[in-house]
Amino acid sequence: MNKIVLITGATSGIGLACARKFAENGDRLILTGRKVDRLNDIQEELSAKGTEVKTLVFDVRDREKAEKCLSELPKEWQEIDVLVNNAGLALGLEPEYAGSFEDWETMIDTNIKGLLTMTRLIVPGMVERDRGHIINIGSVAGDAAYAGGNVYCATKAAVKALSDGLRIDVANTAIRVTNLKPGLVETNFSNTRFHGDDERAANVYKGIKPLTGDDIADVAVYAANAPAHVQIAEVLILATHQASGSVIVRK
Ligand code: NDP
Ligand code: 8X3
Repeated sequence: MNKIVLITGATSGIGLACARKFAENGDRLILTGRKVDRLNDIQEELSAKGTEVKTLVFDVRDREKAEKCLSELPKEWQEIDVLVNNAGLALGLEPEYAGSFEDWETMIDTNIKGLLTMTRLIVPGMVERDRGHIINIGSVAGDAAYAGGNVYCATKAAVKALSDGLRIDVANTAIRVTNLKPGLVETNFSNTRFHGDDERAANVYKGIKPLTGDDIADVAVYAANAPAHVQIAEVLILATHQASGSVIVRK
């Protein structure tokens, strides 16, 4: 069935791959992000293939702006069926006793509070309609900490707790909650983590065939289209030569 799918952080990586895959699936898209030019390009690309696309420009840390953008959606776009809480980032890989306060705040504000903001703004409508699906992009990093992962891992452990908590809170409705937990996915993630150090970022994916954004988007689309009585609650998706957050076999 044709759904309205809202994706945060749709300008890159997993979010962009989700936009393309949900478009192929015939859904209508609300793409959100901070980069207006990127959003316009993606809207143009997908519209040319016949997908209806709305774009909203806001930072998920800006609660007021997020609320304003959502409230200004035309009536025919208001009934969001699928919320993909994807916007997020890691910053730094320092030991916990030496990390940057600023990086910590950015990760916590984006990965936890931004996700909560979107959930708080969009899920009440789903509850009213007794229909909807929240797909949170967690991580293998939320299952167990790895060296230098500390605060990022904690934010993704929070995504697991928030997904589990929400699933309990909507268990009396037809709403489904999915926590997708990817391992190594080659996107802009590591460039952001290493503050633009491209060489260091490239090393993360050396000697192993990493996942792609499409690999994760395939699972998101599957979960969103599973029969109504099937709730894909949690999926851990790893590259074949990755066994956990810290066990990666490079050849
Ligand atoms: P990318 O860096 O390629 O994409 C991240 C997206 O999030 C970008 O569109 C970015 O926008 C957006 N974003 C970041 N901060 C904000 C913000 N404050 N407000 C709005 N949008 C924001 O990385 P990925 O695609 O890999 O990351 C997507 C999600 O997947 C993240 O939650 C990440 O933690 C998670 N993940 C990634 C894995 C990986 O190995 N790549 C593995 C497991 C989980 P902008 O360009 O404006 O910064
Ligand atoms: C992103 C994957 O392993 O770098 O969440 O934490 S990892």
